[in-house]
Amino acid sequence: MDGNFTFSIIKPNAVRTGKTGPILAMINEAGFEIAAMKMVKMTVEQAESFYAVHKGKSFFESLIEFMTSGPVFVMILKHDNAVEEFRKLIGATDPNKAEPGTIRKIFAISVQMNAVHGSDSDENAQKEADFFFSTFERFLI
Ligand code: IDP
Ligand code: MG
Repeated sequence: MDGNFTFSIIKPNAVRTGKTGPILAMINEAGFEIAAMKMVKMTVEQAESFYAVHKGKSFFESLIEFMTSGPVFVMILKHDNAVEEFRKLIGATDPNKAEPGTIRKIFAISVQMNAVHGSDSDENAQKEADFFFSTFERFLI
């Protein structure tokens, strides 16, 4: 059965430029409920651990620098079939390839500064949610 939650990050470029509100509005309008949310500034160690799967890739170091460059909003979002539905809402990693009307198409500045993160599987949604939130910080799920 598909999971009912996913994990998301509003990335530093979007927070810095005041896009948190508009992005949250799109998330709510698409029917996602916020089950947990907080603002954090990731340490280099946290970002390296969160993105460990990309270690060794050409963009890894600059991705870590970017993701630790300012505060982000981390969230758990509730929805039926949440992982797949949220990936549809945010669009492709590269905003040039993202569908019109998707969050990345609207708010990304580049492939790296693509405004939002969304988990790619139920297993990773669970891991990523557990990475940032204790059980006392989440509701609805
Ligand atoms: P995803 O966020 O759509 O799942 P991933 O391939 O998992 O995409 O990459 C994680 C993040 O790393 C992307 O969201 C983006 O910020 C960054 N990234 C991915 N590929 C590139 C690249 O080719 N150049 C620069 N940054 C990249
Ligand atoms: Mg990914």
